Amino acid sequence: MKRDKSHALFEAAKTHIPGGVNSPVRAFRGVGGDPVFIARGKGAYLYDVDGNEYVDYVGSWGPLLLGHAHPEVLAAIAEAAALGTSFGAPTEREVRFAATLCRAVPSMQMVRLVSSGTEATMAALRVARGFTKRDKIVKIDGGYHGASDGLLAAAGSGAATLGIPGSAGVTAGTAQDTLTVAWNDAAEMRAVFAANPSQIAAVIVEPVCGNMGCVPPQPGYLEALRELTRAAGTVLIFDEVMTGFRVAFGGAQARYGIEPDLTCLGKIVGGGLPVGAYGGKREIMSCIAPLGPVYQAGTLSGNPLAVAAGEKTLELLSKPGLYESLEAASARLVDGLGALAREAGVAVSANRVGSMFTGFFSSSPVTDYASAKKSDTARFGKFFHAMLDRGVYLAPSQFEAAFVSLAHDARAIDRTLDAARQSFKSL
Ligand code: HOZ
Repeated sequence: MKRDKSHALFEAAKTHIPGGVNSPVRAFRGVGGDPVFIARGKGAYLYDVDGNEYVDYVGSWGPLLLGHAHPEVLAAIAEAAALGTSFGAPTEREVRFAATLCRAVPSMQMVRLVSSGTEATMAALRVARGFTKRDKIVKIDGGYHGASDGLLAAAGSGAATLGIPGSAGVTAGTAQDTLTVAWNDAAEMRAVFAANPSQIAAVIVEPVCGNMGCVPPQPGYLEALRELTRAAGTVLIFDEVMTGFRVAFGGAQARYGIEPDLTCLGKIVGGGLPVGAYGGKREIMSCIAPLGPVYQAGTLSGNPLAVAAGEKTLELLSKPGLYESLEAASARLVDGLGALAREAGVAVSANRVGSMFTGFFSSSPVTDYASAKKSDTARFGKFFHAMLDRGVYLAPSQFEAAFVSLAHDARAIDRTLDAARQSFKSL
């Protein structure tokens, strides 16, 4: 497969963009080689600048549950754009959208719109600290909640891909307030609470980890977090930026039946445009300015184009039966990939929750970041390129989730399985 234009663009990009990319994981450092430059997307497919077609399992890293360039979403954006692109003043659409979000995620009585998932988690932590008047927070080793200072300790996603344990530029003062524990280890979480009595403002988790690759909660783990945080007066924050409207319409909290105090949303709620949201109990959200003393603001917050895209996306997703067919298609794909790996004698441990999944190149089950890191990343890199050359675009890192969309029909999935059959054999 020729990618001369992508290669030339990457060389040019490196002149004025750090590493040639606007977000580190896109640089293909986790798999080697040059990134593919995308010209357009349609449904389940991406087209690069050299004219190659790929079945896409990145889906813009999660937002595109309806597939690329859904006509009704595009029409909603165009209609909104014709009325003006930004006002910096309240709009009727935001009121409707906030009500829709609170109906879909009933643990949220109030919600604030921002422009990215990073902003949502950053603000949620500030609110939790303002509400509890405590400083410390607990995050998961390998959990990723965007690129704000206090959340970059032991972060997943691009930091995991590049093997960066923390980030330069974060002050010791900030870092010392972030405590990290292993995912799925309730005993360790209990020990951290015992060692820091009345000091922990918040526990923030992705209820299904997606940024160390897809690693589901073990039975009882989320329940244990809920119990522990409630008893300690600590705010439980579910970062559902990835899982919200992905693993169920109401997110992971609906799928597992656990109510957090605060929820962070992003990705799908913006329909492919930059949106984040955080919301939760009225008592906690009332701490936010102008109601309360916790400040948070944004020029483009509640942007009319982004809200229009999100509103249309959620309207389309609320039609009955969609999540069931997505589950069935995802199961067929992931079960098929597992069978092909076994047939080829390649050790793969696959995790899937709904339409998000990761095939870890490991012979043992992956239940946390330590076990994820046992994966054979070099072999994953070879598989990644074998698939890319056969027209399948996976996330360029072992430590990311793949996303199936409603546009992935039988043809797209069959094509993926054919490519995988050959790719596993080629390893
Ligand atoms: N944080 C995203 C993956 N979990 C990557 C975002 C991007 O590079 O676009």
